[in-house]
Amino acid sequence: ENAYSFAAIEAKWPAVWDELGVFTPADDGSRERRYVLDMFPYPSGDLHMGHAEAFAMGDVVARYWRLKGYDVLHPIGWDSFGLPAENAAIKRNAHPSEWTYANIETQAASFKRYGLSLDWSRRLHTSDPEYYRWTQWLFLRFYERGLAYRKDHPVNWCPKDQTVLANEQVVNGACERCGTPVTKKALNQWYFKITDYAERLLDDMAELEGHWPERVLAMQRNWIGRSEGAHVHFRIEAAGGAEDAAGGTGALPERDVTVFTTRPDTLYGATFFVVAADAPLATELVAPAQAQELAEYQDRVKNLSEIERQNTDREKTGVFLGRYAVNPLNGERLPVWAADYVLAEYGTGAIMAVPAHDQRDLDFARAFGLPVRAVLDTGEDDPAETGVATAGEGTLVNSGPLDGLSKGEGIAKAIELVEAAGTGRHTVNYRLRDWLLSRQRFWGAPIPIIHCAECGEVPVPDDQLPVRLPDDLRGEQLAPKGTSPLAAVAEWVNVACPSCGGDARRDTDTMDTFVDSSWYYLRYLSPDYTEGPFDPEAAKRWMPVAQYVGGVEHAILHLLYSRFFTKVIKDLGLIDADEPFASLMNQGQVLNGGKAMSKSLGNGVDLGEQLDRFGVDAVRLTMVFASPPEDDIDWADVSPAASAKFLARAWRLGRDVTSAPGTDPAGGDRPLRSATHRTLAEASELVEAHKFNVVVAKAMELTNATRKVIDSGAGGADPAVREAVEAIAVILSLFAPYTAEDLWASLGHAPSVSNAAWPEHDPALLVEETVTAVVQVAGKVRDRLEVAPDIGEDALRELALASPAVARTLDGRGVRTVIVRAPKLVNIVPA
Ligand code: ANZ
Ligand code: ZN
Repeated sequence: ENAYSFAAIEAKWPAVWDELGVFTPADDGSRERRYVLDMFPYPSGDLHMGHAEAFAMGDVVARYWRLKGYDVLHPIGWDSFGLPAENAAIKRNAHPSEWTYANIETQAASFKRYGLSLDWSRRLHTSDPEYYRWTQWLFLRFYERGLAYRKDHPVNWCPKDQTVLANEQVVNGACERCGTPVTKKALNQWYFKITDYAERLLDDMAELEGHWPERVLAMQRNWIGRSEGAHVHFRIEAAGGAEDAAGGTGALPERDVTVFTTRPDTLYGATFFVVAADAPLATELVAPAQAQELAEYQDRVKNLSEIERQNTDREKTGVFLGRYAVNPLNGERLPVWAADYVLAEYGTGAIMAVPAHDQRDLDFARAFGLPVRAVLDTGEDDPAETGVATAGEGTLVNSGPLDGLSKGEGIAKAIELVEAAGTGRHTVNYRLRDWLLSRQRFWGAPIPIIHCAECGEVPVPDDQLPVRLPDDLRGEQLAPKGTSPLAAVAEWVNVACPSCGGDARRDTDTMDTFVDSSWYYLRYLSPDYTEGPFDPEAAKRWMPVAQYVGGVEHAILHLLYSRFFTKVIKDLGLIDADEPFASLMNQGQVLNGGKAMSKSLGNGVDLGEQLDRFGVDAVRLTMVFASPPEDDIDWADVSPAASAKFLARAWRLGRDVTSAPGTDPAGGDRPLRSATHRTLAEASELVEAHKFNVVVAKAMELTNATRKVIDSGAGGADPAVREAVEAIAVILSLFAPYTAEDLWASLGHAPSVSNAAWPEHDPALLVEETVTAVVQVAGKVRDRLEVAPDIGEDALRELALASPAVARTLDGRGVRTVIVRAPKLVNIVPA
């Protein structure tokens, strides 16, 4: 057969790969291990162009390392719990598992067609009871360590969808999905105490430096948000029995309120005090005369999102609470305000306001006519006049014992003073919040806790795991009601207390799907293990993941949660690794016409249709060739048809090789050998630097050079041609596995090209050969030139006449004749 048919080769090879088990690691210690992991897919419909890109990139790495002699683990599975399955089930009067597992089968078939070098024997689905049994088991280990706990928490609540909303899902105070005004609702929710790990999550990022994209590290750092400063306690004076509007006396006792500040050096510049308007503290502090005004203000604040509240351009609003705070350093009385620019959930929810040196405080001071006092002389103009707070370095003034100190010295001294007086202490504050993990929905891992009136919270004993989801709920029974649909299933909910045997109820919440995906990389190591979530021995052998590949949309939560899980699991003594993912690659997006593909724009490109038209290899090659992995690809700018043409050209080379396998390439066409070895050397470096697109370009150049040699000279019998085509097959196998496999077979080799070692390049062949040409003037040697062995007479004559040494010797004399014997000798006879 001499025509390239992608359909024929796509039909031919998968069975061979399966039979040979080429993509299953030996795991016998004979070779160094490397774990390559793609972020596992969510089973919504079939695979799309984004999957095609990400998985093409991950496969380059897996295949390259396999060729380089590593024992490579490259597994696949599904993140198969979650809301879309539940919504689909409600709509179709079905169980979420039907939609989920049907989609998984569709995606699995597409993955197989896509020719990825995956080990299918480790396949997992997080919605399988064998998987979520261990999610529940891990939850219980967290629970035992006090790392899973419940607390009441006001959550954003959509009254129409009957669901909790994340801050990002609240737009202008309304539900992002249905536009209904969002309210707050106090719910008893489960949390993971990730804040206990804030410091380690931050410190261990040093290990990831240089191996993770810098922007991802920056986003994680920012999310954790470490701030060093002080807690300072302010005494709030008693509000003596003034009559309130209703005629009662509102005697309020004195009490302490702590603020968090990163700038204790500015304590003498504090001119007022602010508490978060929506914190219980505001309601507790307010004097009776101001209570009504505060309540009205709180109503307005409730409808703002956190993002709006942090917008510094907003007009400052607030309410005076009729109380005074006493500055512990100088005894000054500061009016206490409630305002929405102070967040209830950050620091202590209360601040000392230093308008001269904090812009938000200054804006507030100017809005309400509060005093501004500069205490750090930075040489800039007075903030009270300019309206611009000064934040630079300088010398402290108006600050009693701190006068004359620099900012840094002042911070240290102020902390010393408050610590000595017992009115404060040095502290580190984190922006990171605990992880709210409970969901009032059905399609997730049930929380394995039983509530007993006598015993309180009782963990489900390990030997009763998994707590299975009922499999007979369908359609409307799954619709959100404010509590989990599980709450309505009496025979599921009502159980005997494992501790006292009395009547008790199961917890009806399920876990956030981020819990499932925080440990799946460990389950792959021993997917059938029954003694625990994974075999600790297997984890010792394979962890950490050497290369993780996925989208930047997971830069914060998924990666942070996985890092947290790894650390807790290490503390449980089950693994040695501190970090799950040693190296991270974020692929770009696939756009169409410069825009993300979307239904509303109608610019979607169907992956299956592309594969039908151009073949798997052409699509994969196009993905890899279009740009470096981390850049976006505009599908409107690329040409899978051109990729297909190139693949056919490369494939045809194999038909033209006439030398036998194992022929010694020495003596073959020297420039072609040089090109082959240079390509191999460069391709290694380029793959390791993740410049996959350039590797494709190099393979194309080598293909062209090989074709030229075949079409001239010794043709396909030249042993340098075989050497070149074998190199092309190996390199192509990184991104065009079908074509490469077929090409490899046409060269007379047994499958699979994935078992071929990456050919060693010969450093001696990297340099092009040159010869030395001697240049004489009147019979005397005046210069030596390094030239190509096949240099022409005219070119050599020109080079010789251009030699500075020759010009010096001639010293202005003309030339009578030039005798050229290329490539070795030039003799110049002067006039
Ligand atoms: C006095 C001060 C003076 C401050 C000054 C800053 C500059 P980061 O760095 O982000 O941690 N703050 C504390 N808790 C707050 C809350 N719940 N809502 C809004 N603002 C809050 O910010 C720490 C600073 O933010 C703290 O230091 C506090 O203002 C303010 F010249 O205290 B500072
Ligand atoms: Zn009990």
